[in-house]
Amino acid sequence: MYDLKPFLEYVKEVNPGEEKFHQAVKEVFGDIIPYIKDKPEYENAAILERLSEPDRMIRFRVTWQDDDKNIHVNRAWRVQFNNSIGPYKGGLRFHPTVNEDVLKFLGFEQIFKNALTNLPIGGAKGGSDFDPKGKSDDEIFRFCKNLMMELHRYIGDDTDIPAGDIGVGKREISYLFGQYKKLTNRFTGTITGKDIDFGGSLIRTEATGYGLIYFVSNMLEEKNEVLKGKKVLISGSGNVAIYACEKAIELGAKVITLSDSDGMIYDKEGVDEEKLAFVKELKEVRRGRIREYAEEFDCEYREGENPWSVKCDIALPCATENEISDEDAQKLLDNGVKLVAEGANMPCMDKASQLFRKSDIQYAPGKASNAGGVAVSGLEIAQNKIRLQWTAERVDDKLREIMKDIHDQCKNYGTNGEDSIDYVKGANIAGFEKVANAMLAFGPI
Ligand code: NDP
Ligand code: 2IT
Repeated sequence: MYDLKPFLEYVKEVNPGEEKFHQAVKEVFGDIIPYIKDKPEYENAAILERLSEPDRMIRFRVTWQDDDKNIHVNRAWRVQFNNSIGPYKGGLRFHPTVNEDVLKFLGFEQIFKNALTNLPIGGAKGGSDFDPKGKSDDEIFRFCKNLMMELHRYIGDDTDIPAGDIGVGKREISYLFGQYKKLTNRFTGTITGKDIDFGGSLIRTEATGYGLIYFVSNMLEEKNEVLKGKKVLISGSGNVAIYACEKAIELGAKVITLSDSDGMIYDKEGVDEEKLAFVKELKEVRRGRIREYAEEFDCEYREGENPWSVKCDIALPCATENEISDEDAQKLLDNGVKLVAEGANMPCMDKASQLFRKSDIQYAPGKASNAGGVAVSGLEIAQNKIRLQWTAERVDDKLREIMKDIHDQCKNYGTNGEDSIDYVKGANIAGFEKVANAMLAFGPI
C-alpha cells in the first residue's frame, strides 16, 4: 500500500536536490495517498510513480547578442509533464532562478490545475534562466527569436501550447508567436496570451487576477460574507497582482499593499483606480520599481520587506513561490487574517501552508484559485480553433462559471465535518481523479 514517507524518499532519490519539486509532490500526494487507500487499482497501475515523472523534458541552449554585440548563452527548457486529458499546456517563465527543479514543480502543479478547469488541457511548463530585467526591447526580441528557433520543434496547437508566466507578458508572447508563425508558416493557436489583434482572447490579460477574486468571492459566500469593506494585502505588482487589485477595488475592497522584489508599499488610504492606472503604466510600460508609487502618492515604502506583517482581513500572495514563510504565516494569523488565497504558484512554504490548514481560516491553494489564467487560455485555444473571437462579456461570464465550478469541486472533495472546507485537499483530489482515471483507461503506457 502507498505510504507517504517511503514514497517521498523514492521521489527524493530519483530527483536529487529538487526541493521545490519534492515540496509540490508532498503537498499533493499527502492528500491523495489516504484517498486511494481503499482503491488498489491506482497502486497496481503505479499511478503515483507515473504522475511524478514528466513524460518528457527538453533542454536547449539559447545564444543571443546584446546591444553592445556581446554574445550570451542561456539555458531553456520545456517540461511536458502529462497529456492524459489534453495537449500539454502551461506558461513560460523568464527569471534567473529558473532551473529544472522550479519547472518540474510548476509543471506538476499545472497537471492538477488544468484538470480542475474541466477543459481538455494537460500539464507543462517551460522557460529560461534569462533575466529580462534591464534588457532593451531589441535584446528581448533577439532572445525570444532564438529561443523559438529551438522550441518550435516541440510545440503545436494539438501538441503543446505555451503561454506567459513571470517575466513573460504581452511583449514576449508577441515576439515568440511572430517567430513561431514565421518558422512554421502556419497561423495557429499554438501560444496563448496573444494580443487581441492577432488571435488573443479578450480578458486573458485580466483572467488570473479576476479569477482569483471571483474565487475569493465564492469562498466568502460560504461564510455569508462579501468582499466589500475588507482590508486586503496583495504581494507582487505584475500581471496577477494588478488585475486582482483591479477587481478587488471594483468590488469595494480596500487594497493596502503591493510589492516587488525590492520592497513593498503600504497605502493606508487604499489603492484606487487612478493609483492603479499609475501602477499599470509603471509596470507594463515603463518597467519601473514599486518604490515610485510611494514617491508619487506619498505613502509608506518598506525596502526589502514583504506585506505579511500588515494587519488585514484577506491576504493574496501574487508574486512567486515560497514568499510566505512559517513566521509570516504566524504573523498573519496573529493579526487576525480570515482568508488566504494564492494568486501565485505555491507561494506558501510547506510549514506556512500547514499552519493555515490547521487554523480555522479559509485557505485556497493556487491550483484552484489562480486557475482563471489557464482557463481563459483554454478558451483562447477554442476561439482559435473556430477562428472566432468572443466578446469580453462572454469570456468573463465563462471565467466566473469556471471559478465557481472549481470552488464547488473543492467543496465536494474537501468538506471536513459540517461547515469546514479543506480547499487544498478538495483541489488535490478533484484534479487527481480526472487525470488518474484517464491514465488507468489508457493502460500502462
Ligand atoms: P509578473 O512577471 O508579471 O510579476 C511578478 C511579480 O512578482 C513582480 O512584481 C515581481 O517583482 C515579483 N517577483 C517575482 N519573483 C520574485 C521574487 N523571487 N521575490 C520577490 N518578488 C518577486 O508575473 P505574474 O504576475 O504573471 O506571475 C506571478 C505569480 O503568479 C507566479 O507565481 C506565476 O507562476 C503565477 N501565475 C501566473 C499566471 C499568469 O497567467 N500570468 C497564471 C497563474 C499563476 P520584480 O519585478 O521585482 O521581479
Ligand atoms: O501558472 C499558470 O497557470 C500560468 N502561468 C498560465 C498558463 C497558461 O497556459 O495560460
